[in-house]
Amino acid sequence: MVAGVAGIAMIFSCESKEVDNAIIEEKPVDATFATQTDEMLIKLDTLYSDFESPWGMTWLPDGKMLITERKGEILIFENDAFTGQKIQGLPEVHEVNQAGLLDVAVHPNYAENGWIYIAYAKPFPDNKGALTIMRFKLDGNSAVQQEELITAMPEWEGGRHFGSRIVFDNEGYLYFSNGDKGNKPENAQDLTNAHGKVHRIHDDGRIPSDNPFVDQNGAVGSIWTYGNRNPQGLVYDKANDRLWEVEHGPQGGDELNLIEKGKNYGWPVITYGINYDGTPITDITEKEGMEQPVTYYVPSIATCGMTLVTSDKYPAWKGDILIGALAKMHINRVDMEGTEALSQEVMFQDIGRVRQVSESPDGYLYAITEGTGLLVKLLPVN
Ligand SMILES: [Ca+2]
Repeated sequence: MVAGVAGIAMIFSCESKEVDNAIIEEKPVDATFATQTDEMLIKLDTLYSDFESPWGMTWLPDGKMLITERKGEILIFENDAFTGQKIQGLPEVHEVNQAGLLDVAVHPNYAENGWIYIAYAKPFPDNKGALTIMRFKLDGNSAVQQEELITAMPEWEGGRHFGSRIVFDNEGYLYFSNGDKGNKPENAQDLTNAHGKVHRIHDDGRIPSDNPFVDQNGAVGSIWTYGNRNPQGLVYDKANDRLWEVEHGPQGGDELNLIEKGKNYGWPVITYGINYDGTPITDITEKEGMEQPVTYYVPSIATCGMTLVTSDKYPAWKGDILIGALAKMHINRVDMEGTEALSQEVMFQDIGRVRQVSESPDGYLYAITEGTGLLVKLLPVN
C-alpha cells in the first residue's frame, strides 16, 4: 500500500536538518566525517579514495567485495582493502555521460552457481547504447561464460537516463531499472519500449509468464512497472517482500516509490518537479490510475543508489532507507514506519556525490562517491 496523502504532505526540504533524530554534531574527524545522532555516533572509515565514477558494489560469499567503475572496470576488494586486482575480460561498454558499466549483483545462490550479474550500456553504431543485463562466472579474475540475458530496446543516442540497478527477490526473480532516455520522456508511458521502466526477469533472462503485460499486444514482456523517469536506486526488503525504488526527478521531484506489479508511477504525466529552465512539465501532480510517491524531494537532492538498513549494528536506523544524494552530496536517511516515510535526515554533508549506499552481508554500511572518489565504511563508535 502506498502511503498516499501522508506521503504528499511531506515535502522534505533538504536544506533543513531540523527533523527528529536531528544531527547534533557533524564535523570532519581526521580528514573523514562523523555524524552524531541522538542514539549513535558514526565515524566514516575511508577505505579507498581513487575512484573516478564508481557505481555499484556487492559482496561474494568469501568476503571479497566488487565495485564497478562506470568506464567499464570492476575492482576487487578484500578485508576492506583494494587488492590491486580487477576483473578481466568484461564487455566493451558505451561510456557516455550517465551510461557505461553500472550495477553489479550476485545470484542469491552464488555459492552453488557462481553467477555474477552486471547492468551496462552495450555499444551500438552511431553513438548509441542500450542497457543490457549480462551474467558471467569468475575463473580466477576472468569473467567467463558470459551470457547476455536481455537488452532494453530500442538503442538510444547519447548517455542520459540509463538507470540502472539489479536486485533479486526471495523467489529468485531479477529486477532491473532503466531510465526514460532523457530526450523523450513519453517513453516512460509507452509499453512498446523498455525505457522508463522497472523490469522483471528470471535469473537466466526468460520472461516470467505472470509478468503484468506479457499478454498485451506489442508490450515489452519484461516490464514490471512503468512511468519511472530515471530509477538509479532499487532495494528489496526480504523480510517484508517489498521492492523500493528511487528515481532522479527533474528540477525537484526526486521520488521514493514502493514498486508493485503493473503499476504506473506517472512520469511525465504527473510530477512534483519542473524543467531545469524553470518551465512547468505538467500542471498536475496526481491522476487516477497513477501512483503517488511515498515521499519526494523539492528541491532535488539528485537521488542515486539506496539501501535498507536491516543490520543490528545501527539500532537507531533499523528499518530505515538510506539514499545517496549526488547534487546535494550527502547520505539521506528516510525514517520509515512500515511503508510510510516519517522524516528525513541529512547525514555526512559534503562527503561527495554519493552513488550508492549498501549493506554488507556482515551488516556494515558502505558508500561510494564521485568527485571525492571514496569508498567509506560507516562505523558505529559506541
Ligand atoms: Ca512518479
